[in-house]
Amino acid sequence: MAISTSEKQHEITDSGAFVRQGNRFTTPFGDGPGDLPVTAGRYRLLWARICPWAHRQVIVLNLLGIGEDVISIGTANPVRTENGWEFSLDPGGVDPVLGIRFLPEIYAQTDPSYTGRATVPAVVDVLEKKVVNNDYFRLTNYWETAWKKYHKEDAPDLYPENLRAEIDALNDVIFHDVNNGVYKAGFAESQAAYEAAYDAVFARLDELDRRLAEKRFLFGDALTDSDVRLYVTLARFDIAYYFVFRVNRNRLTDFPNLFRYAKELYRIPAFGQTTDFDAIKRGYHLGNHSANPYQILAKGPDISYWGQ
Ligand SMILES: N[C@@H](CCC(=O)N[C@@H](CS)C(=O)NCC(=O)O)C(=O)O
Repeated sequence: MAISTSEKQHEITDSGAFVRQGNRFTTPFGDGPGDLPVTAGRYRLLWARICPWAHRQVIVLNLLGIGEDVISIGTANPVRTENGWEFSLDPGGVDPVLGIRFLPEIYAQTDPSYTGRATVPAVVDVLEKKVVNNDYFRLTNYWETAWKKYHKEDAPDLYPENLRAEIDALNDVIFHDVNNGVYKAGFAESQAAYEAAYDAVFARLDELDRRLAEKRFLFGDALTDSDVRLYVTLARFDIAYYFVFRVNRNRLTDFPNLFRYAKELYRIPAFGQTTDFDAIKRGYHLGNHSANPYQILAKGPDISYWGQ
């Protein structure tokens, strides 16, 4: 994926900075008027294993025990094509439930006037065959709250009421400086915008590393939504962002506490079993044809430390 023009259309300011597009489909899940009904078997989550915004949905669904009988899952090829995400991992090259080959097909079916990027994660209503939510920022919070009746019995409370304000505040910071911070560095079209993003990423990683010196997870001994958000960027750091987005002051392995923390999360099945390093590497290194016209896949780096 990386630095294709499609990722950046209309999203570069005059000073060369990347400003991510807003989400088009943001109706919340719930039982209020106009909400999307919380009904098992009604929705399909479309994702690609490369994508951090989508990965965090799958981690949270797994942690909470929301199975495929409740939310089914469609997986696109991690290397995005000129025509958008493609369901070429499926037999016949189409998503077996929606019958689409490329993700933009379902966005166009939903709203023929949609001109933004067709992105994952996308939640599709399988009856209407329409995208109903692509709000990558809030989606995990809906699984954690509105979908509670489908959680497994001993599911962790990833978004406890007494911590919500603090979690929201930290999520905001993690989003701007870390999750989207690496994209701001990678997609910048001026030296100044790139360096500002680079500095913000590493200042924040330094701070989070200090925070984790005294805490097992970001809020102590219990996992929260914020840990999922931070993890997805850390898992991609050394294998993708360090090289492709030029955030190369340090590798994850250079931050003692972040490194310990990321490996501890990786050992939790919902994190480790949904992290596909090969897909992440191919997605970021090969997804941008103009930056890698001969499609050479970097042989390294050695990431055997994840299993240790
Ligand atoms: N929905 C958000 C975030 C999700 C997102 O950017 N997903 C990426 C993959 S990580 C995507 O699907 N990109 C498709 C494209 O740029 O065409 C956005 O529009 O910026």
